[in-house]
Amino acid sequence: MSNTVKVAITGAAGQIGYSLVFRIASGELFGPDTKVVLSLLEIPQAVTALEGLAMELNDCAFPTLAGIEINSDAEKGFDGVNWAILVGAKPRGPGMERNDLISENGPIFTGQGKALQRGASDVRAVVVGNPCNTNALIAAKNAGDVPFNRFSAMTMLDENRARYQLAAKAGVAVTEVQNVTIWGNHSATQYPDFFNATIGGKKATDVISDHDWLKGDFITTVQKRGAAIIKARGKSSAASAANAALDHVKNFHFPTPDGKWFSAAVPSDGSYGVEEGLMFSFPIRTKDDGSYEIVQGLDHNEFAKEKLAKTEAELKGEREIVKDLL
Ligand code: NAX
Repeated sequence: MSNTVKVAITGAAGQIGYSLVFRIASGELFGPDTKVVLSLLEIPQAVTALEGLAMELNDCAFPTLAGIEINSDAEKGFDGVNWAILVGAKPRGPGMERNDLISENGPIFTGQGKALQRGASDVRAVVVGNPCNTNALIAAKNAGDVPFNRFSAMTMLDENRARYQLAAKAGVAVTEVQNVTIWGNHSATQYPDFFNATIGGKKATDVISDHDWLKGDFITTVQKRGAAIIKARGKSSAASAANAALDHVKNFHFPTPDGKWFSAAVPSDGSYGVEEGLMFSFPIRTKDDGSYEIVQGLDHNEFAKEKLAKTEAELKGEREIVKDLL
C-alpha cells in the first residue's frame, strides 16, 4: 500500500478549512508514517487566500506534508486524490430559506461529482457543506462509475455533540459514552439515538434516569447546537466541524474497534426500512476489506420509529427539490 495519501479539500480558504488543513498536514489523521499531499480548492476569488494558506503550511515544516496543490478547477484539483473532503458551499444568506440553500448549493455538487469521476480512480468523498446529505447524493449521482458507497456525508459533529451531552448529564468522561447513533439528516430532524447508546458499558437509559430529559432537551440540544453556537460566537461551528471531519475520515480509514460503531450518512440499502438510495445517517462499522457495513439489529421503539420517519420524510423532500440534478 502506498504510504502517500492525497487529500482534496474544497472551500479550503473558509473557516472550517483553516481548522482542518493543519491537522491533516501534521500527520494527525493518517499517522506519522504516511505522507500527505494536500490539494486545496477554492473559487477563483479565494485562490490568493489559498496561496497564503500554503505559505503557512510550509512554514510549519511538517515532516508528513509531501506537497500542496492549489486549484480553482475541480477536475485538476481532484486528479488522483484518495480522499475528497467537500467543505466548500455557500452559506445561508439573510432571509434565505433552507430550500433556497438546497437549490443554490446543488449545482456545485453536480460539477464536483463529475470532476471526481474524471480525476480520481480510487476515491472516497465526504460532504461537509450543507445541506450535506443531499449534496452528497447529488455528487454521487453525477459521479458516473464511481461506486455510490464511496460517497458519504458528515454527521460526526452531531454524534460528538450528543456524546458530550450524555457524558455531562451522567457526570462521566466522554470516553465512557459509546455507540450514539445519529439517524437521518444533518439537520434539526436528525435523531440522536440514546436508546442504543452505552455509558460505561451500560445502557444509557439505565445510567441516566431522567428519561424526560433524554426524550426532550437532550435531542433538541443536539439538533439545535449549530444555531446555539452561531448565537454565542457570531459565526458557525468551525474547529469542532473540522475535528469531526477528521474523525469521519479516520473512522472509515481505520478498523472499527470490536463492539463499536460510528455515525455517517451513507446510501441506504433499505436497512431499517429506510428507502434505498437515500443518503441517510446510520450506525456504521468498517470491514476487514476496507469497505463498510451498516450495523444491523438495533431496536427501535415507537418513539424512535416516529423520529426516523420524520427525518426520512425531510430527506425525500430535499431530494425532490434537486431531482433535476440527480
Ligand atoms: P466559509 O464560508 O467560511 O467557507 C466556505 C468556503 O467555500 C469559502 O471560502 C468559499 O469561497 C468556498 N466555496 C464556495 N463554493 C465553492 C466551490 N464551488 N468550490 C470550492 N470552494 C467553494 O464556511 P465554513 O464555515 O467553512 O462552512 C462550510 C460549510 O460547512 C457550510 O456549508 C456549512 O453550512 C457547513 N457545515 C457543516 C457541518 C456538518 O456537520 N456537516 C457543520 C459545520 C458547518 O456548518
